Amino acid sequence: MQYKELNVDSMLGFIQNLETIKKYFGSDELSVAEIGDGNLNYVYIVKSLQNPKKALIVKQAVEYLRCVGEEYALSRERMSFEIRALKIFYEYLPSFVPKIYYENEDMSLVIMQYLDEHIIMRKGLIEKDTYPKFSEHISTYLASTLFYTSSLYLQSDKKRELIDEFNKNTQLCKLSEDFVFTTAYMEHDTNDNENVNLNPHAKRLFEDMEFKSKILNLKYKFMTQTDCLVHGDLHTGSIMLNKDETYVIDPEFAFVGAFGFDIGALVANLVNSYIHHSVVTKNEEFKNYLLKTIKDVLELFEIKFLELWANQKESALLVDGFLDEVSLDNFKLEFMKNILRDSIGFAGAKIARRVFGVAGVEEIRGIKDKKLRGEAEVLALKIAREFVMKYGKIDNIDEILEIIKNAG
Ligand code: ADP
Ligand code: SR1
Ligand code: MG
Repeated sequence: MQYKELNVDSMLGFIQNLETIKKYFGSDELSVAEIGDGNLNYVYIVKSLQNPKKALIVKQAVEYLRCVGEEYALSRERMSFEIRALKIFYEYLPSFVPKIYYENEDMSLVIMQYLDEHIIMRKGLIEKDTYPKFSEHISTYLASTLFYTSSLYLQSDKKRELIDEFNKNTQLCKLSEDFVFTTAYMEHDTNDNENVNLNPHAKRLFEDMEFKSKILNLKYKFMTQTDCLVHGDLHTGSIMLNKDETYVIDPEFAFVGAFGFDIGALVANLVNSYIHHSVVTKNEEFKNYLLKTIKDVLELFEIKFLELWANQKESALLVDGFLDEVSLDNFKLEFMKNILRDSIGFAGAKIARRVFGVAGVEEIRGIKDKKLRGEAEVLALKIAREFVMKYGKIDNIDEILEIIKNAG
């Protein structure tokens, strides 16, 4: 099938011919609206007029980067990686990943479950909503997706097949290499230059060679580690949830990368929310909730990951009996500490990139009051710098919480 960029007017003509869609909506009349608020793609909601509870999401990739414009070409192949990753993650965790109803790689399009009772987590946290099951859910998601796609579970041939399948996601990996690890720390056209040009903290950051050298180490890890299949963009804008359920959407950046990358992205965005509430609402109770969430997620992740590992005696890495019990336990402890350390390094980069880089986050760049936004940026740079400078020496989760609390 030939690719065609759809829009609100042409959508129905396309989807009404699809058997699965006919089956889902029957003879209902349908409405279409575009609801995408992400940086890259177009997202439509198709609803039955007779029964508005019946609805599906259609997501299509276009041949450019939406948030920059048509002049920034970007291969729509990213949707193929999103579809493949959604299917793999759904296989392990059907209750945390939206169900796919139809997929078409030629059209760079997927039709999936509409999460109608869920909110984008970033927005919920700005409103001080709390999610009592979130830490349990996301730690299960992280432990399972990272473990089951790693050499601790897979045999060598399967792991290499996974690497081959996903490491062709070159353009989005390059986007992260550029936007997470490079351009946000130097003069660059894509930065938020209105802020950069007036802000002494930008000059200071761009000249901070100690920090930038550490960022280079993290970039190298990002580019070369092939631990497991990561989501690749697991910020709080990629999580939709409510008090009872948690879904992870939008894995178009998926590739076989470092264990710590998704965990780091999540921690970074919980910290961004903490910064928002430190400066804007000054709500200590909610700040403590965010700190506890970070602690719980990191602790539960480690417990669950080790549980999965304990049940897997043979893998690409390990042959049963290769190490005695004590040595194996020590090996695992060291292994988990390295994941924690890398997660915090990546979290630092992910916080810092949002200050002057191409795509800010609502909880910081969206602060209307210029003085308060400036305070939030200073706090973000302070925590990010501590994370990036110290990640290699972090020994436990409490040290991470101390860094956040001591910053302000
Ligand atoms: P992008 O790839 O451009 O970042 P996203 O996948 O993040 O796009 O989707 C953009 C927005 O569309 C989300 O912030 C959310 O509001 C909405 N959305 C995406 N998928 C769903 C879904 N399955 N159910 C409900 N809303 C969704
Ligand atoms: C210009 S693309 C900017 C960012 O949006 C995505 O969500 C990723 O985080 C990417 O780096
Ligand atoms: Mg996205």
